[in-house]
Amino acid sequence: PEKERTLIVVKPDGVQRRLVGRIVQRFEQRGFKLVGLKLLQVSEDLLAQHYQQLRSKPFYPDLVQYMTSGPVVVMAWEGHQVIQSSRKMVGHTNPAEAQAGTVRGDFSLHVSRNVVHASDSPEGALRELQLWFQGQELLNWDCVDQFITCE
Ligand code: DAT
Ligand code: MG
Repeated sequence: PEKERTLIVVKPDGVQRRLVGRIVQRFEQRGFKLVGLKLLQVSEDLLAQHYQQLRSKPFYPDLVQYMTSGPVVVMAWEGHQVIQSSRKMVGHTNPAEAQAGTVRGDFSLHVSRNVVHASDSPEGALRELQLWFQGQELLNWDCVDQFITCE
């Protein structure tokens, strides 16, 4: 098993709708390890870097307004094939196409309010983790509690 890492962001609508706990729970339940977590207000500058390929799209101004409309919860998750698996857990970009059982399929209706972000490739995950986290904010840790089952 590889120690792959990915970036997951609960977008402002997810925070405002109190969905953070349920989203975190899905990743924990699946068996992934939380290695970074913070609440922050995104700057337009960071967003422009994050969505650099989308800057010329007609929906980009609305995307910026949405993503800066309130705090987001930024997470780094680690585990075997976490990038690919988390994309499946998050579901199709357009919630109308997202399957039930996915975060978007269970909690959202429209592409402009799709609750969560997940990196889409190893290169993307590395780039986005470096963009959203300082190196020392990502922790390596092991389960050391002798009274519970560890990995
Ligand atoms: P994903 O978030 O599934 O990786 P993406 O990278 O293509 O999708 O787009 C990033 C975000 O931009 C997406 O989560 C929501 C927004 N977006 C994409 N296509 C859109 C559209 N046609 N209309 C409005 N917003 C859109
Ligand atoms: Mg994307």
